[in-house]
Amino acid sequence: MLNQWLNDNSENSLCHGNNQTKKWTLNFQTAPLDLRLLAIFLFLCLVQADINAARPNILLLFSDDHQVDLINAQGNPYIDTPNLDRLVTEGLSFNQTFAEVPTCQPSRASLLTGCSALTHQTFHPNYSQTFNRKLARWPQVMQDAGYETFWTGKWNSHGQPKFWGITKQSCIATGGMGPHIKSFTEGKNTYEGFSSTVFADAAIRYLKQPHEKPFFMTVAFTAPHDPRTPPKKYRDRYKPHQVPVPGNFYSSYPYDDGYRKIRDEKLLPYPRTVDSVRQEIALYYGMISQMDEQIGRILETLKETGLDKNTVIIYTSDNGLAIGHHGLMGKFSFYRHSFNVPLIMKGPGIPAGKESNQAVYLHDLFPTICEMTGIDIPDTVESKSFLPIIQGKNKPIHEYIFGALSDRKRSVSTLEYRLVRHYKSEDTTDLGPSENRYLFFDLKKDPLEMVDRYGQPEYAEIIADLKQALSDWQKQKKDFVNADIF
Ligand SMILES: [Ca+2]
Repeated sequence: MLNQWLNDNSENSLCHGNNQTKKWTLNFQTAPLDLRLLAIFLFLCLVQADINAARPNILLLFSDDHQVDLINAQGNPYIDTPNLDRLVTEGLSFNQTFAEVPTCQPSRASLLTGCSALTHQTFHPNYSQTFNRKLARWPQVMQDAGYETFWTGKWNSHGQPKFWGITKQSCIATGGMGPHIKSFTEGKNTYEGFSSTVFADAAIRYLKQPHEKPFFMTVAFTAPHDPRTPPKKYRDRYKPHQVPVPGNFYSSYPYDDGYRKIRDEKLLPYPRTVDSVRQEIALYYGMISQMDEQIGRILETLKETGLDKNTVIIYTSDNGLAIGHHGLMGKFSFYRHSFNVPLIMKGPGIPAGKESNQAVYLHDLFPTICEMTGIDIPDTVESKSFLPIIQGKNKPIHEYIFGALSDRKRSVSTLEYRLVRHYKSEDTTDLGPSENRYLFFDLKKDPLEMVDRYGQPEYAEIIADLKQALSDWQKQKKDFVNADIF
């Protein structure tokens, strides 16, 4: 019956010189409605299958508190990171990637919404009450476009994974931090062990499943966040006297910035000492190397399954960290060690062995991956796609990089200069006192940010420009702290 409405176009065969292959077309004008609808349905299925086949999988390897520059191939000879090194060698590294709000939960909200913290309104400590639920959510956007969405590891975001559009999950660790020995019971199975290993196992189980759709999967490690308790092999790997003391080590932080009593800062007593800082750094390196080994297992599985040919791999972190840098032990600051994060991308269409010094935000990843996969960027997304950089255009994406930390700090940076504004907080009982002041750093002359040059006459014009840019940004975002310049 079907042939009744199909035309034999064998004279137009695609196989020229071999008329054995016939090309069939449907006569739409004469075919019954049912058949026409079936044809449309089949056509749409084919189009979707074609889109899915063309779209790359996305594997987001997302660590917790990995300080920038702590990857061997990126210039730190003291740490062993062979698998991250391979990503560096085979991928594109972004050396100027900023977490607008350098602390765990708010930074994750920025990544998953593509918005400034002043828009998603997630700030430490009352984030769940204030989160703006109207914003587009990255996994949901991917799911709506035909991706299967998977998450394992740290879950430190408003609500449950399902709210964000995550359809498959395994070994979800809720909360900000906790012991690294984990145990998850799912059905008849119990998965136990060191955090990074358990999450890598979950990722590997997922990768080995059949995939009918392209996937967007996140492996959210809880490493190298404290408690710094790597397994013995990695605890013994680095000796404290062999790891370097930060070039900007201070025994205490010289300013009241409103974060002196936050939990991170209590991990070591004041004054910080070289010995105690070295012990912490040795353990921190151990945490990173153990995680690197697990990343290697995931990458190996990707290769074994052949999925590596059509998967974009991203390695990054939610924020950086200080361990004795500037006398600090946490990440609530806008110095490079805390404000910047590692970012490496590898996969189809991404140049190998290259690095970019253009400034990008961590939360630019959302629109970048949308554009890379042909998905419309939702209207609520504020960040910008840096796909042009991936495609080799060496032009700035952002004129200024801004930063915000609750009601206590704001910052504006270029690649040459940084201006930080401290606010006197009304509530200083829990996190320590704070005061109104500006700090200014010349990042070219002083990459370790050890000399506050605020008020030096030769920088007056630059400082005025940065103050104005910061104030304009705050007003545009309807910042809840005073945006007027002083
Ligand atoms: Ca973190």
